[in-house]
Amino acid sequence: MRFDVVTIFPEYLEPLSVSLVGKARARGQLDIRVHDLRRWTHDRHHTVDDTPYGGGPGMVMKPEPWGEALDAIIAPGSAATADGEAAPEQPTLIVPTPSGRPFTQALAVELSTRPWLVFTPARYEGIDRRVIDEYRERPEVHEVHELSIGDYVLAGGEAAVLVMAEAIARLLPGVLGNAASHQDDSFAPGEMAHLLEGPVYTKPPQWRGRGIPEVLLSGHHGRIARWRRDEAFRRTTRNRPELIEQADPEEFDQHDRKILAELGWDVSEATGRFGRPTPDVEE
Ligand code: JCK
Repeated sequence: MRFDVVTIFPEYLEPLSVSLVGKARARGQLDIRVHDLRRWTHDRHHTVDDTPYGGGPGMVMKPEPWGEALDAIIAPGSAATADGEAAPEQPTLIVPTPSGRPFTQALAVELSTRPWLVFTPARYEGIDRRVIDEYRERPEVHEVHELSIGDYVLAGGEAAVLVMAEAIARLLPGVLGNAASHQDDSFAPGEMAHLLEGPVYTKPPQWRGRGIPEVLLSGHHGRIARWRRDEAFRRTTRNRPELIEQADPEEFDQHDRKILAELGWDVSEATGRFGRPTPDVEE
């Protein structure tokens, strides 16, 4: 898989040489190319920003450097590998923006199947709209995704690229070492969909007077699995109640229903889904 990143802060992407992503890169599983946007400016100050049409605060990134950069990077032949192979099909453009669609685990899974992702982390108030409109219409581009990593405001898109690159890279075959490991990721489809993971423990068996839940030492795999699922329900109802409310109640077995009832949850007459307990109102 190939990642290109176009940025005015190439050094911000140095963490892509570390740990899991860095190792996948060193093994040649990931071909990551970070480009300095200012390479595609032509004035003595390497200007990438200008004032917004219509007025308002801040600056906007000029379209010309982005257009020249993206044309050069996605040009047929630019993807040629060291052994002179042809381009790896169509690139998918990923534009981090606070106004984008949410970047989710489902999207990470989908994007991990693409051969070539081009990330365009911006600064200032973002990129002149015409750049996104232009590449959405380009036949050589597979798709353009405007994505946000969460409901808070960053100073630029680079940190979002690090987040998305890591979430995608760990899904590539062989990158995580243990293929089973992302089967029960919270948010992954499957058995544990809609449930957060419960607590985890390792040696020593006593630490500062604190032990390990007995069941984990029992060797009863069935009881351990059930305990873990109960803990997952406790944590999810507390931290992310909307995940339970959005879940298809078909996914819950008899024991799940009992645990939810103990936590004060009930089946909604209206939707058939589980609803959080309504607090008692004091007179
Ligand atoms: C890319 C520039 C900074 C700051 C305008 C936004 C009201 C516009 C992101 N989850 C995420 N949060 N922030 C980003 C992100 C921020 C970026 C860029 C991504 C490029 N900035 C910026 C403020 C505004 N305000 C809310 C108006 C841009 C992602 N992914």
